[in-house]
Amino acid sequence: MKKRSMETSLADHRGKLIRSIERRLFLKQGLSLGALALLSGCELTDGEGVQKMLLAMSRWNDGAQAWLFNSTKLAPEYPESAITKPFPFNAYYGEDEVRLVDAASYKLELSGLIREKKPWTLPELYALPQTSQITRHICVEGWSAIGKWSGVRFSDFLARVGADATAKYIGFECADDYTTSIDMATALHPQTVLTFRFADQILPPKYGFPMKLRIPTKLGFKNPKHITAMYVTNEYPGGYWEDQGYNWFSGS
Ligand SMILES: Nc1nc2c(c(=O)[nH]1)N[C@H]1C(S)=C(S)[C@@H](COP(=O)(O)O)O[C@H]1N2
Ligand SMILES: [Mo]
Repeated sequence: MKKRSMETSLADHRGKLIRSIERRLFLKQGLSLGALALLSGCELTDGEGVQKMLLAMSRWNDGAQAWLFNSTKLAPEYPESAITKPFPFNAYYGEDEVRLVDAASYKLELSGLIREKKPWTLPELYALPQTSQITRHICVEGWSAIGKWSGVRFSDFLARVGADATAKYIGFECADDYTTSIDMATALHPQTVLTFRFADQILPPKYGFPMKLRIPTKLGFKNPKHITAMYVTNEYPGGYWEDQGYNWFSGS
C-alpha cells in the first residue's frame, strides 16, 4: 500500500512536470514533447528515461532561452577571448563525409520571387561589403559554441538581388543535399549574415565551404552550410530536419 501510494505520487509528480515543461516549451519555443523525444532519442514509455530527459531538457531549455530569447531581440555578441576552440563540427553525417565544393566552378543559384536571378560566383560574393560577428551557435542536440563568422549582411544581399521582402519564406539547398527554410523577418534581421569566413579564414569544408548562412537568433540546424541555391516563396518549403518533426521556427 505504501509503495503503491508512493508510485502514484511519483506518477502524479511526473505528470505535473511533463505538463509544466510542455507548456513552457510550447509557449516559448513551439516545441512539443514528441519533438523533444525525437531529438533526444528517448522512449516516451520508459518512465525513468522520460524523467531524465525532461530534467535535462528543462535545464538545457532554460539556458538556451537565456541566450536566444533576448528582450532586445538581438543575439548576444562576445569578445574574441570567448571563442570556443576547437569549434565543434556537426552535420547529419560524420566528418569523414564532408562535401568538398569546387571553388572555381561554384555558382550560387537564385530563383523564385527575386528580380535579378543571375547566379553569383565566389569572387563576386567576396567583393560585397563584409561584416563580422562573434556569436553563440546553439545546437538542438544540447551543445553550444562561440565562433566568429564574416560575410555579407543577408538583408543587403536580398535588397541587391531584388528579393520580394513581402514574401513569406526563403528556402535553401545545399551541396550535401541538406535543405532548410526561414521566415522573411529572420532573413532581414541585422545579425543574419551570409558568411564566407570562419575565424577570419575562408570557411573550411567542415564548417560549410563556400558559405554558411549564420543566424544567431536560430538553432544550429537552421544555419545551412554549403549553400548552392536559394529561393524566395510564399509556399512553405520545410527542410531536412523540419520534415522529420523539428519545430520549423526554432528561434526568437
Ligand atoms: N548543409 C548542411 N548544413 C547544416 C547541417 C548539415 O548537416 N548540412 N547541420 C546543421 C546543424 S544540426 C548544425 S549544429 C550546424 C553545425 O555547424 P558547424 O559544423 O559549423 O558546427 O550546421 C547546420 N547546417
Ligand atoms: Mo545542430
